[in-house]
Amino acid sequence: MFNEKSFDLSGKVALVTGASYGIGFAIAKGLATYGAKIAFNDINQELVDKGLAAYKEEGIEAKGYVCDVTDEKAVGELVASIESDLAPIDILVNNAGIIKRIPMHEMTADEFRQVIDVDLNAPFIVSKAVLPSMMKRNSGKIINICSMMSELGRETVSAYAAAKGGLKMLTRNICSEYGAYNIQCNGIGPGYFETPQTAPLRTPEHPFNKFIISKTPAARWGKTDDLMGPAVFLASSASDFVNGHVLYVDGGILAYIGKNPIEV
Ligand code: NAP
Ligand code: GCO
Repeated sequence: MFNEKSFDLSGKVALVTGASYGIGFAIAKGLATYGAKIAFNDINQELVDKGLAAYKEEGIEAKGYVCDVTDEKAVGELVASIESDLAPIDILVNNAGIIKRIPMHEMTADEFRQVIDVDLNAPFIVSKAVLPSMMKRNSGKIINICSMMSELGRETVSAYAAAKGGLKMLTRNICSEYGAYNIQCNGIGPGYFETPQTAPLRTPEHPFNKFIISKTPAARWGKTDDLMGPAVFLASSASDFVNGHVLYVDGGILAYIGKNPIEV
């Protein structure tokens, strides 16, 4: 029954992977604003400490853990630690990700594998780790952070696009296989956002900066706060009948052919 509590996340435990900063941090902040208890991991203690300080500054008592999301044993231990420190995980946001911008004909198989490992294998590993408890409780939310590259390709990002395209289909398959357990699995597909990952593309002299502005009806790069509302929606009971969907938060890029070059 929809009411003012439908977006309330009080009493829910959320794990956001790779969330010391960037998009993951913003999403965790948004979930905390609506009452969720936050657990996050990152690749090393220095990053986790940086994240804990940042959450504290926002008045959020988060729990931070060092865990490489590609390591299945470590992920099992992470989930067990969160369950013992807080409670079973209600909301999983598969956010941790990397990108390697290398022309495909110059990319090594190992470089390709590294991107697939973090951006696609890891969401499988972490989702698999939280599913049994969600199935037992007949409730759960899994949110996979997809990308424009779940729909579009571009030069130098073959591995990333393959991973994010696969992540869109993994999202749909988790929906298909676990919807009967009242588990909703959706994606958020950010457009181009101001984070460390895109910093190399946003230098004043980089032509990509102007390109993205011309391709985005909103004529700006995304700010991570733009993702908080969509994340709260997909983490809350307000979206209990939304499943297998990728919600693009892109300022309209996917709908727009791009500004007429003569006018740019
Ligand atoms: P980011 O600034 O690079 O942050 C990614 C986070 O994930 C970092 O804290 C990173 O730690 C962590 N991480 C990487 N590999 C990990 C691993 N194996 N185990 C645990 N943590 C790991 O990226 P972002 O821009 O915030 O992006 C977050 C997510 O949104 C990614 O999945 C990205 O693909 C996606 N996305 C980003 C944009 C954008 O425009 N920025 C748009 C669409 C989608 P380190 O610092 O050690 O690498
Ligand atoms: C790139 C960018 C993109 C963004 C994002 C777009 O090199 O094209 O890094 O991949 O990170 O994924 O949605």
